[in-house]
Amino acid sequence: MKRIWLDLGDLGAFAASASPFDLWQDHGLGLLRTILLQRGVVTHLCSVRSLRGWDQLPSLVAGYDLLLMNVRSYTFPLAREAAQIFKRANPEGVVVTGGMHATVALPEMESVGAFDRIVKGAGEQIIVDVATDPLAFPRVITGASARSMDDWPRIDRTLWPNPRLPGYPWPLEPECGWGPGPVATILTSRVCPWQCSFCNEASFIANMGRRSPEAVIDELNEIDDRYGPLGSVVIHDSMFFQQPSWLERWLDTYPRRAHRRWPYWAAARADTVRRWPDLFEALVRETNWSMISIGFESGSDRMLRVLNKECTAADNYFTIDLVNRLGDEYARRGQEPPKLWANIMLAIPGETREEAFDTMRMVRAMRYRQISPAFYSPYPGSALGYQLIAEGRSLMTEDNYHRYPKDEKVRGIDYAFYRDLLAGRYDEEIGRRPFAPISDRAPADAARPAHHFYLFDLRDGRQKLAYGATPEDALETLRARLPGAPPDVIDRDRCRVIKQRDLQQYLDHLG
Ligand code: B12
Ligand code: SF4
Repeated sequence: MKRIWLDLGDLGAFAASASPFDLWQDHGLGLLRTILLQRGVVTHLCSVRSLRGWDQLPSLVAGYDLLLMNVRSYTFPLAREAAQIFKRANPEGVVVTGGMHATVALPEMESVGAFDRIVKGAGEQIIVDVATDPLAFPRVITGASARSMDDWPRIDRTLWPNPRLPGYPWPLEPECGWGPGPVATILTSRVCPWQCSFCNEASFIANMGRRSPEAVIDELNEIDDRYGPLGSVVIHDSMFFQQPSWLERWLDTYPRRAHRRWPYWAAARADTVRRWPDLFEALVRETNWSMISIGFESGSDRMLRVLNKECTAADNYFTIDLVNRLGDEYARRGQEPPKLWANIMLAIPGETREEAFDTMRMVRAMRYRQISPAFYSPYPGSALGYQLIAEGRSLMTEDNYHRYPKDEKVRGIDYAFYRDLLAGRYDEEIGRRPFAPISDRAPADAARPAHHFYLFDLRDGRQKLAYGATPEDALETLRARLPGAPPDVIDRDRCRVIKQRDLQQYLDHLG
């Protein structure tokens, strides 16, 4: 059987100059092709990113029996187009798809007739069998994940597509302004356990053991020996700063065991920085954590509540102050200061203009930063995304799943205002907003009440999803999102608590 794996990404990204983020490699593809090769199943490779137009694809896929693809929501339209082209070139050929979109939006995947087999969930245990005899499986298959990432083989990076671009350090990756090149992207953990309502990845990605710090460092050393010298590292984990015992081992091991303390990009949350400030500071200083990605999202507590961020504006300011202080100290010594990669979200449902100004005001408090602004986007897979889709308020279409601050994402939001805001037309108003009070910026050690997801029965027979520490708190969250139209809940005390992991079981009744 002749098999081809099609790498998905923006058409032409490898042919012309694209954003460095579009040049990064796909770990799902890398992992699964490595497993296949180790089990003797050969796959050829082609990348959509190397095409200048779809008309180039038919001759590249002609003659193959099987097409494999990793489909994320934002690559779904590409996968659909590619599958149709593959089928026209090979009417007897079989298309096998897997990836995130199969798990979060199965009906959309099923609606594409050219997808012969669709694998939900993790692929590592099933990929060999499904690539060997796909027709032995039903159309929709559920994969199972390994117990730990230490059970995954190291990715053979030469199985990634080679962009053949001048200056692209394949099989390493190019620098993007976060640290010197060449870059190695790597994962140490698979899923973030928090439950922000615009993300909820723990509801669709299986929890699994984190890789040991030693295994991660040994892989970086090997990459450095084989393809280096390595310039910096991007730790792609959704949430690096979790599990203090793991972080302490990383703190102890990385400076001693790694060939060099390569500077790295990795993600944290403001509330945990405030809870474990000493650990955070030690990691920045001793492991060269030079680009700290934080999902600050908003400077408004009300909006952080709508996002179920379980962080406060005071947590955000605590983290900003700490990084400012560290940065000032590095700058005084003539060293490159650590910086924030600050994720900011605007156009959140229910947000007032003043609240958006507070977010921009918070950005101004950061002295060492790169800003990554987004408009709130109702992704399938996320709690608020599913709820807004059910309310008929999502403007995202299957052809357009991204959260860049240009397209309109949710009905009823004044995007013209937000475009003006980003263009600087409200800078004076922003300057007049107060910073959060300093008195509220002490470290936080008291545990906060856990948030839950609640399903409230509505008078029309449907159900409304809301979240908070108690049912009353969850209704308060709904009121923040829907100020003019409070939901008509039958009985606020008779609601059902559901687990984040079970979210997808309740979608049919949302409204
Ligand atoms: C790295 C990463 C990126 C990289 C991707 C680089 C690349 N070329 O792949 C970059 C930074 C570019 C990126 C960008 C974006 N990302 Co991103 N990203 C991730 C991240 C952190 C890790 C992905 C990863 O490597 N996972 C590890 C691999 C092993 O997993 P995997 O690919 O899913 O593969 C497994 C299974 O899906 C399955 N599988 C996969 N393919 C196949 C195929 C077959 C045949 C089979 C059987 C099985 C199978 O098996 C694999 C092993 O179990 C995830 C979060 C996460 N925790 O995974 C978000 C995530 C995928 N990203 C997400 C989003 C929203 C985005 C953006 C849209 C954000 C934005 N800026 O607007 C952009 C889109 C950019 C664009 N071009 O439009 C969402 C996607 C949600 C969704 N519904 O698809 C995620 C889940 C984050 C989140 N929680 O919101 N991202
Ligand atoms: S947004 Fe960040 S902190 Fe929240 S659940 Fe997703 S990865 Fe975790």
